[in-house]
Amino acid sequence: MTSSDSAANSKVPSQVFAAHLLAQLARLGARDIFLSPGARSQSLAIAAKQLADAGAASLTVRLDERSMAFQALGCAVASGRPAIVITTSGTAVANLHPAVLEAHHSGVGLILLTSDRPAELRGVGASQTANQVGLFADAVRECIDVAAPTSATLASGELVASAIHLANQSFNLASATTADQHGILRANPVQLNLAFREPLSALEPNAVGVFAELGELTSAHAEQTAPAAHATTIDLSKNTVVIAGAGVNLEADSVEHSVAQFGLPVFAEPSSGLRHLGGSIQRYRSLLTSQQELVAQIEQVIVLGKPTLSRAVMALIAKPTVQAFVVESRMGFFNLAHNPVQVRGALKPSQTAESAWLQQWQAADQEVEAAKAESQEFDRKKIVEELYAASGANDDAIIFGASRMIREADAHAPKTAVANIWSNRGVAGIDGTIATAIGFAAARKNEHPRATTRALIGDLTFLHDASSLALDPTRDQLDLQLWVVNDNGGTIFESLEVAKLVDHETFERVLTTPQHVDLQKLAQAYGWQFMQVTSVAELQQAAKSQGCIVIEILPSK
Ligand SMILES: Cc1ncc(C[n+]2csc(CCOP(=O)(O)OP(=O)(O)O)c2C)c(N)n1
Ligand SMILES: [Mg+2]
Repeated sequence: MTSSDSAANSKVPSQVFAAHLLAQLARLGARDIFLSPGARSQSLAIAAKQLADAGAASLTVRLDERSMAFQALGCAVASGRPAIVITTSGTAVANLHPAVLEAHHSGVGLILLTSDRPAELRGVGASQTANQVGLFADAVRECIDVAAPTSATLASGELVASAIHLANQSFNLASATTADQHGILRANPVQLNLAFREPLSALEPNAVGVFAELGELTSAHAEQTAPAAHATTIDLSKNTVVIAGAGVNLEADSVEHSVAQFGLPVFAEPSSGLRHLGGSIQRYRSLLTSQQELVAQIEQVIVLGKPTLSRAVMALIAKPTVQAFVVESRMGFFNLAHNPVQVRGALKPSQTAESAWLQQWQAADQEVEAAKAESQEFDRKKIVEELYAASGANDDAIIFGASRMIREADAHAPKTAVANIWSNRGVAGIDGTIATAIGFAAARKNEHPRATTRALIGDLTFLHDASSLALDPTRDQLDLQLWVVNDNGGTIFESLEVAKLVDHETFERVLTTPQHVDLQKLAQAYGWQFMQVTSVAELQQAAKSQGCIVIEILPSK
C-alpha cells in the first residue's frame, strides 16, 4: 500500500464523491445549486456550501422540495444553464415531480441529485426508502442509479473517475446540446440517483480544493446527436401567418429570428415575446372569430414555440386545408397539424410575402381597436396594459401564471417590447408559479441588478404555491412583484361549456372553488410587503415598489 492509498483510505468515500461531482459540475458551468436538507444528502450539502462560500457556485436552501425544484426551473430558464437540485431520499424525491414534468415539456435543464439508501437497504423496509428509480418515467432524459461509493472504489481510483464521468454525462444530458427522442436539440431534466452508505459526510476533501486540483477542463460535450439541419423552402406568396407560442428563441441566428423578418402577420401569444413585432396583430384573438372571411384565406401557418392559449388557434393549425410549418423549439415535438413540415435549420422563402396580406390584417386589427369604447371600469384589460407599461423599461421581466390572466394578456397586451417574458406552458400547471418567479428573478438579478420581475397570477394560483413565499434569507434580495388578481376562485372556468351545463351551486363548488383567505396576513406572515389596489392609479403606484411585494388586485369587473 502506498502512502497515498492510506491517505485515501482515511477519507470518507461519500464526501470524496460529493466533492468531485459538484466541483466538476461547477467547472462545467452548472453553478446554481438548490438544496432541500435531509440526512442522506449531507455530503452533497457540505460540498455545495463549500463551493458557495468560495464563490464557485450559488446555493439556495429551501425546506420544500416542490418549491425548490420550481425555483431551480425558474433559475435555469433565466440563466440558460442547467440548475442542480439536491434532495434526500423518500417522498422528498417525489416532490420534485411537478417541476420535472414542466422542465421536460419546456426544455429546461435540471440535474437532479436524489440521494438514496445503498442496495442492501432497499426493498427491506428500511426507513425513508422508496423506489426512486424510474419515478419520473420518461420526464427525465436519463435516470442513472449510482451505487454507493466505497473504500474499495476510492482506493482503486474508480470513485473519483466515476464522479467526474457522471458530472460530465449529466451536464451533457441536461443541456440543449443533446437531442430528445424526436431528434430535437433541447435541454431536459436528468436524474442521478445516488446511493450513500455511512459514514455519510466529512469536512474533507473540501470541494473548493477539488475544484482547483482538477486541472484543465477538457471538452465534456458529447457529439451532437441531432440529425443534420437542412434548409426548408416556403412559398410566402401563399397567404401565411406566423403563430408564436411559448418558448420562442429570439437569438440572432435562430430560425425564429429570421421568420420574424418575413413581413407576415404574427399572432403572438404573450409568452412568445414577439408581441412587439411590426407584423404582430394585437387583436388576433378576437379577429379569429370575428373575421371568418379573412381567416378562410389563410393557406399556411408557421408555428414557433408551443401555442396553448386558444382553441381558435389550435383549430387553425389543425385545419386540413392549411399547411403548417412547425419550427422545432425548446418546447419539443409539436404535431397538432398531424402532417406538418417539421423545420430544423433555416426556413428559406422561395417567394416573398405580399405586403397587401399583412395590410389586410393590420387594417382589421385597427378596426377592432377603434370600435372599442373605452370602459370606465378597472377591468382586466387595464391590468394587462399597466403590466406592460410598467415593464417595458429597465430590463424588467414578466412571468405569467396559467389560467385566465395570460389569456386576458393574449387578448389585450399592447405591442410593447419587454426584455424577458416567461410562463410555464410546458404543462401549464397552476402550481409552482411563485417559486418559478423567485428563481427567475434571482437568476436575472446577476445581469440586471436593477430590473424588476412582475408575475401576473390568479388568486388560486397564488394560494396553491403560498408556501413558496418563504425565501432563503441569505440570497433572495429580489425586486419581485406578485400581481394577484383576486376574483375569489378560478374564474377561467366561466368561459367553458360546463358553466352553462350545471347549476350555479354545482359550478361554484366543483369548479370555481371560492376562497376566503386574507392575502395580506398571508403575505406579511412570510415577510412580504403588501398592497391592495382597486384602481389604475393605485396599481401604477404599486408597480413602482421595490423588494418583494404581493399586490392584491381587485378588478371592478
Ligand atoms: C396543478 C394544477 N391543478 C389544477 C389545474 C386546473 N386549473 C386551471 S386554471 C385553474 C383555476 C385557477 O384560478 P386562479 O388562479 O384564481 O385564476 P383565474 O382564472 O381566476 O384568473 C385550475 C384549478 C392546473 N392547471 N394545474
Ligand atoms: Mg381567480
